[in-house]
Amino acid sequence: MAHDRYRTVFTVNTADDEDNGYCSWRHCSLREAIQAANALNGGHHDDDDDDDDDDGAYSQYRYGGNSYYADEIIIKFDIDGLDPIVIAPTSALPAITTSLELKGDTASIVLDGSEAGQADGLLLAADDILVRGLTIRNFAGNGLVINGSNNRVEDSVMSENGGSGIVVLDGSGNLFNQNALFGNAVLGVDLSGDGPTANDLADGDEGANGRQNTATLIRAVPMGQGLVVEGILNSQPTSAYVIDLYANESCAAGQGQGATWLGSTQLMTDEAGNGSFETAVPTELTTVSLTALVTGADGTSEFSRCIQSSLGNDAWPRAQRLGLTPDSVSNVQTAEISQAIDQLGQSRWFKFTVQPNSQLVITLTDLPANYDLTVYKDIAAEWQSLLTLDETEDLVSLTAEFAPDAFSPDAFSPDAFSPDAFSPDAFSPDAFSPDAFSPDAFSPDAFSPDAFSPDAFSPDAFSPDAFSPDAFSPDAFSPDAFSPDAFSPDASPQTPSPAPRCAA
Ligand SMILES: [Ca+2]
Ligand SMILES: [Ca+2]
Ligand SMILES: [Ca+2]
Repeated sequence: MAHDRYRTVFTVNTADDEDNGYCSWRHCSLREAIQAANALNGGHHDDDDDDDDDDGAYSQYRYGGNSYYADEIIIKFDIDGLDPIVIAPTSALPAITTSLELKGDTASIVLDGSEAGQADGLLLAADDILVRGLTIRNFAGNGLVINGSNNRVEDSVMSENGGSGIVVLDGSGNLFNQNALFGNAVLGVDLSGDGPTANDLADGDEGANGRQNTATLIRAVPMGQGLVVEGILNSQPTSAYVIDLYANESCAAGQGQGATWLGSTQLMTDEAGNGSFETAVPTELTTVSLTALVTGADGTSEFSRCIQSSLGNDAWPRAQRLGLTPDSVSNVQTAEISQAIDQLGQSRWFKFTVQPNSQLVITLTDLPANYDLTVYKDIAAEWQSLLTLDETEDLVSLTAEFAPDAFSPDAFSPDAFSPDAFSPDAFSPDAFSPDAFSPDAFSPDAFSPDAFSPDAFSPDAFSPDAFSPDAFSPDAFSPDAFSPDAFSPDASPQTPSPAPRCAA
């Protein structure tokens, strides 16, 4: 049966939590409005027009003695005198079991769970529900729980709840846009309600919101009136994703939450499911902890690991220059800088000028663990010497940052294995004497799990800068570089280790 679209609006007009079975202009609590909406759309059923067909959402409302139909249901708020309006349920609110719009954006509506006992804030147990402009806080459980698909939560706040801000138990296509999620005891967003969900390669896994992979933020560098943020995503191949960036005052270990939405950008993944982004977002904060949410066809992800905004001095070409301030009395020049190391394997680079015959004192403070400190007197010269490899001791300088390149496809080009390079002399019995391959040279320590830990091969260690075309020019791998001298028994096995560095 064709019919016009019928819209029903339930207006919550009291902040109390009473339920007398009616949602009327005299009294309608949020609890009553939800009950009324649920009763209105009791599901798809015969609308009694005697053609025995199913008219979809065209349904009957019996809550509170009234009887009418609706295709579109809206719950809104009109409560006098208070701002914000605080609604404090005294028990769990009923689950929302019908498609509707719950719109608090005409006033500051706060659902406060302080008196609700062991309850979640809102439970969306249907599809196509829109929640906009609500603050849900102080519930012992989660702020908002979703068991359905294609629901949207926008411009809302979930904070200080005993569980997570938003939990998706089941369903997909649930979208979270520009919410403020902070101070929740577990996670900002939890897909599957099982704590942090690990990324899987190409994101073929299924479940709540398709267990959408999170992004990996690489760096956030202050620039102008904001930050330039770089990151990468591995998710489903040749698919479009939106990355939303959020700022937090601080970030606990592990996954972050998202207190302030900063902006968004888009990317398209390649055939392998890889994509990257670099985008400028405005913020007045100079030191900020950033997180990201990823939204694709399966819905929105959990939050990414957070990173601190920083000077971007995570590779030596981007070393931060330190200006030394002289002390006229002590003849000592000082510089002080405070920077976070918040990712495994991360390094921070600084450069400064020292006078000949002076003494250099470097003090590291507030370190939660041990860090390596390396001082180069001239990093450019060090770099050049690595490129030419004309002295055997240069090989000793190889570290995790450089060693993998020695085994790049270029390094093993046909030229590298010309007859000259493998002259009979190079493979003489002396070169492969038992001493050269003694148990000491290949001891378990040299190849311990620590030496090849994921930290040693973090994205930072293999940033584009670290492996610029210059570094692997034909010169770098000339036959000279692989002469018999370079691979003499004297050259000892290398033990790579990531090292924060300091360049003088
Ligand atoms: Ca999870
Ligand atoms: Ca996944
Ligand atoms: Ca997936």
